[in-house]
Amino acid sequence: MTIKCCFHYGLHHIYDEQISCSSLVLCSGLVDNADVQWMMQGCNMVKVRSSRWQKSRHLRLLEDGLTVWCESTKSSRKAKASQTFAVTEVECVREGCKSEALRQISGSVPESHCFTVVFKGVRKSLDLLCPNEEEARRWVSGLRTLKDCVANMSQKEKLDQYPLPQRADQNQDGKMSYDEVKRLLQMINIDLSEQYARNLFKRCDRSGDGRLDHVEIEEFCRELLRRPELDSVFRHYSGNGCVLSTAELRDFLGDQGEDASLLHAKKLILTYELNEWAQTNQFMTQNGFTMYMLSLENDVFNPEHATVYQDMTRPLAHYFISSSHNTYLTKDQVTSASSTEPYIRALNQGCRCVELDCWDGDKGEPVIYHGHTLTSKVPFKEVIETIAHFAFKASPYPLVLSLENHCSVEQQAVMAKHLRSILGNRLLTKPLSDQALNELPSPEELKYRILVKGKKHTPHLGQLVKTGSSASFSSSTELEELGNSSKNTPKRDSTKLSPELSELVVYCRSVPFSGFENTTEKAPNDMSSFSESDALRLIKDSGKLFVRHNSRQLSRIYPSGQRLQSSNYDPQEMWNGGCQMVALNFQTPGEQMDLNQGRFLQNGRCGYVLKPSFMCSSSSEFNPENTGGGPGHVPTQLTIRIISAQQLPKINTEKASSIVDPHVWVEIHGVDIDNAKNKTHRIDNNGFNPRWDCTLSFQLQVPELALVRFVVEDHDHKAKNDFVGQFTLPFMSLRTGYRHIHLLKADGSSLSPATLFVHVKVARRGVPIKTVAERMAIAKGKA
Ligand SMILES: *[C@@H]1O[C@H](CO)[C@@H](O)[C@H](O)[C@H]1NC(C)=O
Ligand SMILES: *[C@@H]1O[C@H](CO)[C@@H](O)[C@H](O)[C@H]1NC(C)=O
Ligand SMILES: *[C@@H]1O[C@H](CO)[C@@H](O)[C@H](O)[C@H]1NC(C)=O
Ligand SMILES: *[C@@H]1O[C@H](CO)[C@@H](O)[C@H](O)[C@H]1NC(C)=O
Ligand SMILES: [Ca+2]
Repeated sequence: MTIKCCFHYGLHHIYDEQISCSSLVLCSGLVDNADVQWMMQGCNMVKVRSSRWQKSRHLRLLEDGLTVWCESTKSSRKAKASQTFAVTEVECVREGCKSEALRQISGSVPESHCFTVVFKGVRKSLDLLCPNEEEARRWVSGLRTLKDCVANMSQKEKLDQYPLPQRADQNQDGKMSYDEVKRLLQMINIDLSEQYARNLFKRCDRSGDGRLDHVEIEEFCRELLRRPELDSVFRHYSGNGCVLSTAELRDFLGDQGEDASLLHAKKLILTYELNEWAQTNQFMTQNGFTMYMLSLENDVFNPEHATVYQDMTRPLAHYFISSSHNTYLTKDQVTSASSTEPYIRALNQGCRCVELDCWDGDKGEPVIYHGHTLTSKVPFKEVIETIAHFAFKASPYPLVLSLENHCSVEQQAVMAKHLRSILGNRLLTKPLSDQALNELPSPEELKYRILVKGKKHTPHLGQLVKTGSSASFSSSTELEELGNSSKNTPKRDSTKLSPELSELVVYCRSVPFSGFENTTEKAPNDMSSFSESDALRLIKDSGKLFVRHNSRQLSRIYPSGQRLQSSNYDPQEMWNGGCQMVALNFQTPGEQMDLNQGRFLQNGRCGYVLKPSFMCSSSSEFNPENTGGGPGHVPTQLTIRIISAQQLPKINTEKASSIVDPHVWVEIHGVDIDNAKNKTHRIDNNGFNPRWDCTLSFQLQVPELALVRFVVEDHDHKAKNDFVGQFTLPFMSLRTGYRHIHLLKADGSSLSPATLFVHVKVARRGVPIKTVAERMAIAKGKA
């Protein structure tokens, strides 16, 4: 048995099961599923790109249960190869006319005949029109079932629930093609990079027939999964060097700062061990160990923070709130298209404050675009319909609509009418209670509610629109956002406020900032907007007062109007000052959006993250500029060993060499004194399994505000280094021990299978702190 168990045959076991059928039916448990069978029959649909571009296509699910053929029905055989997509590439399926293209034709076809397939990463969505409602319903439901099923197919346990069909091997030769091997591996949750896997496949295919036999497959898998650095961790804990007993695995878990119980160890063996013999005897083989180490369960990000774990019953002002600026723009502020799509993307990312820049449109219908520029226009009504549909898909907590209102009184009334009729009782139109407001309500109390942020008539201005001076407002604070130059209209372009719209503003009333005097007398539902430069000045000059102000009052920060390319400012500086709505251009990838994604990664990505307690009191002594201690200061040592990386892609393929020369940055983003970065040395020409074993150390003063960002770059001797991938997370959610970091692309989507392998150590006054819970207790002064 010992010899066998050292023979990496966990995969071999799967392979034996699979080899009996050359077409792998991934989710064979679904063979009887009516929708899946329906999809296998195929269907003629219309692929829609716009109202003008519509082409007939035949779609069919292949027997592998994974691949959808999408072929042109008319063209001759010589036409372009048909397209396919794999269920694994599908991000989500949206029924009805939710896309730009389908909305263009929604007047002329029944909405229930349409659906959209949205892909992960950059691949364009596929918009389809079916001949009837049943066809659309079955495809939507079938695709979702298959997608779920694939997501569930990652472990042996699950595999056993889906016995493979006993169909004959079509070629009877017991060999597997590249695609079959790839799917086999995907099924057990091993993703592989095309770039490396194809080369490796060729190397292993000694017969050169494009198919691997039994022995060749084993070699392929062994090479693909070869991880000497992981093996040495394994051997360190394994008494016989071949397997880990439950007790040995428990010791390892203890050193990782995790539940060090035999029960936990046994559970991991059941979940991750592929080898039946080992599983039965409660051992973990090297393969099982690799599978576990690469799984999300062993991710550097604490999985307990992946759900809503914070107190959601505090006033809104005590949370950082994920916020988007100019949400309607797809790119720059001058010429790009306005669209409803960015709202869907932002909302799906958990964004809880979106912006609507409203102007008078034709036929009495207000429109949204960047005023006085060439950006295209999108009807206000459509945006609200989109918001109504997607508002609470990613998070149940309240959504704020930041209205930048440039409309006439008449069209404001139309806006109010649309808001009421489309959003219905989700729209908050009056306070939750009749009592005087001492503090803002909590996200919990406002669950599933939509709040309008805008100007509101103050009671003493009373008599509504009459004299223009008393009851009108000047939108100057908002116009400043556009800078001096890009705006033709003078700043005094005052607009009257319609009573209907004013009425909808309840907890987020925009008022000009009136200084830090008499903070505790201000109405909690008054909030102000600050340009990035104004906010920075306040943080530098009166940081403590700003923090106190923000413990009661909401503040929204927006990018300077000079950022015509929709670039972003550093949100961390604003969070340091306790500002809640730090609005960024979500459409612009880069370091700032990485920080935003990292900040809101925790608490179930619900878009609300509780500020550290030392920032939540109106008598707070916290000052982000302090260097010599004070509240929030818990000097902490962070030591990170960057061990290795796996399957890093070449991003810039135009360059001569197609292999990366990677180095890794570790950056700390927090209060000023904590900001730091350092990098590993460079490894030339190896993206498949570069190894650094490089240790980087950081001293943190205010750990509760800090984010840690890992960035992989491809060194370039001549030009700027190329970004390869990154991952950002709150320091308080960073787990210690040996961890994998699953890297993300610049747009925030997965760069799978690229990973970093690291070892993390946290210490206070030289004493190691192993668990995240301990770290949080220390931060709260309880340890
Ligand atoms: C996949 O797993 C989820 C949760 O574990 C479950 O709700 C769902 O029914 C599963 N789907 C399939 C197709 O097995
Ligand atoms: C506006 O113009 C003035 C004078 O030309 C200049 O000093 C100021 O910096 C400008 N402000 C902005 C936001 O561009
Ligand atoms: C602050 O309160 C004091 C006393 O209540 C009052 O005299 C003063 O005018 C207030 N200041 C502002 C700016 O409202
Ligand atoms: C960066 O890390 C290297 C290697 O550990 C170390 O020698 C160097 O002092 C560090 N630099 C800074 C600025 O911390
Ligand atoms: Ca072969």
